[in-house]
Formats: sequence, C-alpha cells, structure tokens
Amino acid sequence: MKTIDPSLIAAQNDKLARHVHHDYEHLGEQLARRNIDIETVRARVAAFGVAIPSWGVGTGGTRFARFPGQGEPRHVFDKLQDCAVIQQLGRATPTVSLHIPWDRCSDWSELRQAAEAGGLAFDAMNSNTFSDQPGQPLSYKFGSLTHVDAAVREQAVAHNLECIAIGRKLGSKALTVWIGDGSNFPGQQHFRRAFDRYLDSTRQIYAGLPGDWRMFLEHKICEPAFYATVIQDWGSSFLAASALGPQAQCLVDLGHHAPNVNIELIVARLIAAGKLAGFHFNDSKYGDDDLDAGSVSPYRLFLVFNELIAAEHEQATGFDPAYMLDQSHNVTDPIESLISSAAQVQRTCAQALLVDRAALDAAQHANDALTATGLLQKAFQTDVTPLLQRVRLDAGGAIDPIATYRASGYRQRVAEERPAVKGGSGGIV
Ligand code: LRH
Ligand code: MN
Ligand code: MN
Repeated sequence: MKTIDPSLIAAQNDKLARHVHHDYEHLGEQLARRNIDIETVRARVAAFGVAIPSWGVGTGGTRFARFPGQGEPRHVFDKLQDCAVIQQLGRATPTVSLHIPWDRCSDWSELRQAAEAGGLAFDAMNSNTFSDQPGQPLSYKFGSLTHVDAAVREQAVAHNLECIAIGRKLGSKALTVWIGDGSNFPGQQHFRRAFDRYLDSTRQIYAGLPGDWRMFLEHKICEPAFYATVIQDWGSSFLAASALGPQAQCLVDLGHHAPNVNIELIVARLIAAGKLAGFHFNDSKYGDDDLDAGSVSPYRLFLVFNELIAAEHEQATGFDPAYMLDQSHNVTDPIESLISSAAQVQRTCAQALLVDRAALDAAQHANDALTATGLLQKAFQTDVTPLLQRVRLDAGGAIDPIATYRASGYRQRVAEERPAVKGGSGGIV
C-alpha cells in the first residue's frame, strides 16, 4: 500500500521533537500541581481511537452541488489507502467503517488483507436502504424497513443481513442501521403502524446477528423525510432497541438533533439504561450539517465526553461505546479534515480526563454550582497539545500531521493515478 515514506515523517518530527519533550514536561508539571499524573492520561489517550467512515475520504457535497477535489478515491481500496495515511500520520484512527453498497468489492478477503497491510481493522458496517442502487428490483422511494409493501421490507432486511455477512468476513462486530423512512406530508403515514413495521423488520435483522455482534440504531430528526421520520429521536430509538434485546443499542450522531437539544443529557440517559451504542462525531450549527467535529461547538463535544469519562470512572455497566466520525468535507481535503477532526475528538477525550471527579462530586453535593462548572471549565481550558503530540510521536505518527501530509505531496501523487472526477449536483458518494 502506497502510503507516506516513514523517513519523511521522521525528518519532519526531528525538527519539532525537542520542543514537544520540553512542552510535555512543562504540562506534566502543571498537571502534577493538580494531582494529575500525565503518564496515566497519556496511556488512556493513546488507547483512544475513532473510526473513519469510508465515505468521509471522498469530497462531500450538498443536494445543490458537489465540487470534487484532486485524486478522489476511485473505489474501496483507494479509500482504504487514504484511511491508512490518516492513521499513519494521526494515530487516532485505527479502524474504518464501511458503507454497503457504496463500498463494492468482489473479494472481501483481499480487502481485509489490504486493511491489515495498512494497519487498519474494520469497525461497524453501515447498511444503506435510503437510496436505490442500480439493478435493485424494488424502490425505497417510500421507505425501506417500514415500507407498506412487505416485499420492499424483505429486500431491505435481506440487504442488512448481507451487510452482516460481509462484516463477518472482515472482522467487524456491529451493524449500524440508519433509515431515511418517514413522511413528507401530514397524513401520509400511519405513525404507529410504520413503527410496528420497523420493529418487525429489525427483529428479523436482529435474529441474524452473531452472538458477539451489536446492532446500532441511529436516529435522525429529519431528512430525507421532512415532516416525520420513523426513528426521529433517541426515544424512538430507545423503544426499538429495548424491544429488540440486549444486542441492540442507540447510536448518537451529534448532528441528528434539533438545535439546542441537550445531547450530553441524552448520552447520560442512554448510559444509565445500558443502551449507548456509540457516536457519529461531527459538528453542526443548524441541522445535519456534518461540519468537522469540534469546529463550531468544542465545549458541547467536551460536555459529551465529560459524561463518557464519568461513566468510565464510575464503571457504568454495559458501557462500551463505539466511536466514529461522520462528516461531509465539502471545502477541505478530506484527509486533512479527518486527521484534524480525529485529533479534536482525541483532544476532547484528554480534556475530559482532566476533570477532578472527586471535587466535582463534592461541589454537586454542596450545591456549589459555580465551583462545579468551574471544574469543567478548568479541564476544558487546559491546552493538552503537547500530550497529543507525544502520543503521536510515540506511536510513530507525525507531531504535526497536517504539515507532514502537505510536505509529503500525497494528494498530488494520487491525483496522477486517480482520474479527475467531474463535479455535479448532490450526493455524498
Ligand atoms: C445520515 C448519516 C448516517 C448515514 C451517513 C452517510 O445522515 O448520518 O449515518 O449512514 O449519514
Ligand atoms: Mn451518522
Ligand atoms: Mn447524518
């Protein structure tokens, strides 16, 4: 796999390593004064990973237009190579999440080998019954798992079972189901019956789940159904996951809620119920904007991580969230966005590890709101950059991954092999 020459990474790192060690030592001293052992934090941050969505390495778009960049991946092997570069430099993204049938492949064992060669493994499989594929007998225009026609539902169930079968070949352990089913007009759909049909279909998928797999139900407030969506919120998702059984859990995509919804509170509820599947990280200002994680509201991301680290600290039962990015990169090089977003998520994890949990408990018991919130701010305001740099350096990554990526000329190199793609209207594939 043609990734980046390790000697280039080493040469770039040599220029910065001295400063990193110095800054790390200084941060260690500051944290020690707060009774925090930097080595413990470093080990936990080094163990943290967030999956790359295979569809994220292609330039995204809106329903109005898409402006492809140079060297767009042509197929799943190219996507995997880009993911390997992201991991090689950033060292925070050891896994890839595939989307079927966007990721077509005639030999899955070859793909598995390619992933291993690139230092990658496979995370959750994503099914797609929200768009029609060439040659598909029945259309999803009016829904898939909840369609009024049993034959369409059967087709959608069969597709999900096929995703599980592919995932088994790749070593994946989860299936993420997001459907666009719903309605665009009041009266178009019988709400309760549609939900019953969803349960009926997902039960058939659940029955095909291997014993060591999980099924992630992803909710989304709207789009493509703009009046009512069948699995529109964590309530519907939770009802379904509870009806299905212990292997079904609720996946939180940060962009899938109404503006101002308290997502960290939802996260806490799902943790308490043992039903938190994991996340699709991104940021948003208006809706499912799929902006880069932490680019608009880093404190909100921190508050989500605060719940996660608290749950870990308190050893909440059944707590094992899966982390993935789910973003659309419309104006940046997707590789750069994914490297920096993964680092942003990793940074947020590190910040949340700095919260003084005992002091927070005490402040909460004393009803000392200002101290409690100050403890969160203190952790959030700590610059953990040297720690992240050290984690990358130790793992063989790049201290400054974006600068190293640009210096490598990777994008220009792949542009020579991968034919230019024309822009056009809409779509994220
Ligand atoms: C839906 C979604 C879901 C899909 C992905 C492409 O908006 O977040 O996770 O699988 O986008
Ligand atoms: Mn998502
Ligand atoms: Mn989305």
